[in-house]
Amino acid sequence: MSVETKNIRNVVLLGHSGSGKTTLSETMLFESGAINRMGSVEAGNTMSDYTNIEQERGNSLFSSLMHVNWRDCKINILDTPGFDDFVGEVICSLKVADTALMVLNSTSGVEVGTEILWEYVTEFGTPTVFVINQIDHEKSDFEATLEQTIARFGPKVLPIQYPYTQGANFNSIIDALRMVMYEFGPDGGKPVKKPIPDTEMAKAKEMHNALVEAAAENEEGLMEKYFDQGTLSEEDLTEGLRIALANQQIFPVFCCSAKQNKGSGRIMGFINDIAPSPADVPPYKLANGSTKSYDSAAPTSIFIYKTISEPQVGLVSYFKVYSGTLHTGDELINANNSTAERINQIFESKGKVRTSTETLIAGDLGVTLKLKNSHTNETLHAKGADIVIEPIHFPEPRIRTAVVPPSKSDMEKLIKALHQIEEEDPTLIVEQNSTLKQTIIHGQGQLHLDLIKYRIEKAFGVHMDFERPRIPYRETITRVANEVYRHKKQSGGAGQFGEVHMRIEPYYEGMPDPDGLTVRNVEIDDLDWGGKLAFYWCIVGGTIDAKYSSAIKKGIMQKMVEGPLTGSNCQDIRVSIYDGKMHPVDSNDMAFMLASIGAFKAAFKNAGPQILEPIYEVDITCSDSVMGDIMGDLQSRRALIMGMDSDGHYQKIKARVPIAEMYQYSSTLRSLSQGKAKFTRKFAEYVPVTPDIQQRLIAEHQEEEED
Ligand SMILES: Nc1nc2c(ncn2[C@@H]2O[C@H](COP(=O)(O)OP(=O)(O)O)[C@@H](O)[C@H]2O)c(=O)[nH]1
Ligand SMILES: [Mg+2]
Repeated sequence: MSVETKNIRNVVLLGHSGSGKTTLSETMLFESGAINRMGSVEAGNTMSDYTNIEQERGNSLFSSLMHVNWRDCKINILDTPGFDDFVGEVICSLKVADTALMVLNSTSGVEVGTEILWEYVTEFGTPTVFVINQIDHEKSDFEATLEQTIARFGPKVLPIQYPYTQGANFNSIIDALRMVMYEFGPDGGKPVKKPIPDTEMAKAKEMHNALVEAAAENEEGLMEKYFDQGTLSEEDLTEGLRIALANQQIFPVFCCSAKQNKGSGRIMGFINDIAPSPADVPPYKLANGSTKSYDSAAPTSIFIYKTISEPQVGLVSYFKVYSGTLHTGDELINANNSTAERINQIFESKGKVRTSTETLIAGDLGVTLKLKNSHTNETLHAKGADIVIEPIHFPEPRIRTAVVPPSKSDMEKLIKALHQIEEEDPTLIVEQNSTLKQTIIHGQGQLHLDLIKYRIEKAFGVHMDFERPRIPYRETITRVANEVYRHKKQSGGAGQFGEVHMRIEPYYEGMPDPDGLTVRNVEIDDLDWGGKLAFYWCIVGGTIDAKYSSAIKKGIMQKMVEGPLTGSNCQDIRVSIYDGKMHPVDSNDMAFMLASIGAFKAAFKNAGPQILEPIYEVDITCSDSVMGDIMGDLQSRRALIMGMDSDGHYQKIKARVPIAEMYQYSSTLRSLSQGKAKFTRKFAEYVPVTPDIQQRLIAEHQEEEED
């Protein structure tokens, strides 16, 4: 079915794991008639959690796209996984959603997942509706959950509804916007409208007035009417709330039992009446910084927000139409790599089930198959529509591990499989590190990496073991040292001869010329791994021919790559070549390179060599109850606590931690906190290790060399 842009609603379901997002999406599909039997997470037969691994685990791991028709609207529903490990799936969905439903569990209130997701909602500026779910649960506490939500997210959080009764007797909801009570039968579904009981009238009226005021506040015209008439007509109220929601001036709160299908219809009604369509939201951003509005009359452009590969099908691309109307058979150009792509088929999606359609209009979400050379985060557009949608910015990885196949001969197969998953999953980074001599994968958490291992084994038939990743230490020096080194070899015919006089010093920006030397030439190189090598040629009187300077520098570079202490990369060193000797017959490039290596190694040892280790800035959000354990654990990881902040119910810890102490931190944190803590990390800087650690690292390296 083709609908107009103003009738499209793109809604993402967000919330802590287990709050009931997948169940709510199933209820919405059932209630709207999109499916005629309601599945459950327990039975593993929901429309959203359709992959084998999700059914096995009883949890969403991927985002999924579904849609329903509700009155005049097509509502696209994006269900997301609650685990922070799969935040990439959440961000993709947020990119294309125009409204978020933040699902809360009324038995546990605002949770860590809610906190983290709120940050993303704020960053994306997504209009947000809270849904307090599980009101039928015996431990349901709507009031406490609402109170926490207001305390945490501010006075713009405004209840539209509250349950008349909760727990086992839950069967009615008082709606302060419509000023009516909905009463459900035992099977939920369509409720009967009843008058609000007298005992609840004062409370309902007070809530209603707060909504009217919020609606009036954001529009001058409505404000005047409100002052004149003391109230607003239903139409004006709807209009005012629409504007307020779209501009994040209100965060309405609903309540429901997704499991018993009580309340989802009213939520869809609100989405239909008040949630913004793509035509109502602020213009979207383009890669070049300018903005544009959804316009179905403009030339066609689509943006791929997610790619997966399915057995027997190949690449499946999920996209949003940003302008124009997409028709089957359209020829589009990939703006990122100029590949021409033909859209052979267009589908609408209900989880696993895809139904083909002829057209999709600006603002709508859909699926296409078998694109030749187009990936997540790329724009395809019609000839002449030269626009590129601003790409999604994915979060930095939080954990790393080395991977190896049980048998070395499978390495190539493993790398190929990893790269294929990397293409689908922008939060996975695969790194073949030649200095560390390991293949390292970076991801969002242990669960994320475990899922990748599972997929590689199931889909590619390659096994993969995790191994402790080596640490990318660096080596540098702390003081000046001079060295004279002669490389001389006499064997039968031609010999080898080169003598190099070298000074090495710690390099820093703007340092004065080397004391007492005459500088003839300066080369300062940025090293691939960070830091610099400054190479000063200070030869007077031609004691070494300038033609040997590149061989000498090559020797130094070889030791910069593989440092003298532990074989780690070196950084920030100035090397000055100030004297030497040549032999008329036996001198050549090789001889000078070897002399240079010898001089550098010897000088390095006398120059106060220092190993540096990478330090990360770690931000932890956790609940009060687990704070002590987390702090204690951090102390055992050589962490420096930089700050602590209390944020309502949650504590935020800022620390600097050596990456060497972060191995498997994601699992440790999960078990320390029973899931009530999350963390992010970012590279901060390299700092010197203590002498005892330095000694240990050198000894370990020597042992390895001897092996
Ligand atoms: N009692 C009750 N349980 C619910 C409700 N909604 C979901 N659940 C249960 O809560 C668990 C997690 O639900 P799920 O939809 O997978 O949550 P998600 O992780 O947010 O997708 C499942 O066992 C559901 O059956 C509800 O409204 N009431
Ligand atoms: Mg789920």
